[in-house]
Amino acid sequence: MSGQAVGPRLVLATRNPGKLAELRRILHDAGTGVEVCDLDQYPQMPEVAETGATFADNALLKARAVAEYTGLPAVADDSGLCVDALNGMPGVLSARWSGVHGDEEGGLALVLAQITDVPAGRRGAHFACAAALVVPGGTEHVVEGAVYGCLTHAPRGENGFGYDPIFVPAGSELTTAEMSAPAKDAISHRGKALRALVPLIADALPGGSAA
Ligand code: ITT
Repeated sequence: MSGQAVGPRLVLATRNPGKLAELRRILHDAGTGVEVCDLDQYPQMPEVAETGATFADNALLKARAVAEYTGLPAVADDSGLCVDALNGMPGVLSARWSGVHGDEEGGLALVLAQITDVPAGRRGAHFACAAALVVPGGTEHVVEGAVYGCLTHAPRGENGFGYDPIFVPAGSELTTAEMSAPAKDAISHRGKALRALVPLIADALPGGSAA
């Protein structure tokens, strides 16, 4: 066959650059065979209010809104840090824990301050992610992933984003901000959820293939 085959298109429904980089990377590494675009191409698209009570509710809200606005199949993730000593908070409120949506440094500093006196044995936490696929006029799927570990007393590492500098996955001595991108993707909540979504993407978008 001559010329470049044009695969099916999928829009990644996030405005968080750290998440976008991971979503692109994980889908690429999983070999979906779909062409991926993002919301930079839709600057007029209004913000979607994250009013859901669960990660799955919010992921579906975002994916539905973006699929409707763009007319393209959309993948959205909703994710966050759940801290045992804070009864699972910040959870779905992770992105605006400081009071300002997207203030990642403020949210991290506040979580650390809130658990200052919590001793090492009780600093358990996990990252959770729900990833949704919505095809306009077609199917909807939501899958989930989690990674368990504990929180440090001070930030360490420059990679990743958000709460990565204070999260040490079980079995590791490094924070996820000290890990390479492939090492984080292999164990992360987002990596697990997105890899579970890949066969569903391949089914829903004829021409895409899961390697
Ligand atoms: P979109 O809704 O546009 O995707 P957002 O940042 O609002 O972007 P969420 O509502 O899902 O996304 O909030 C996720 C927050 O949880 C994110 O801002 C981080 O603070 C935190 N978070 C999620 N995954 C993380 C990860 O892998 N590493 C560090 N922090 C993470």
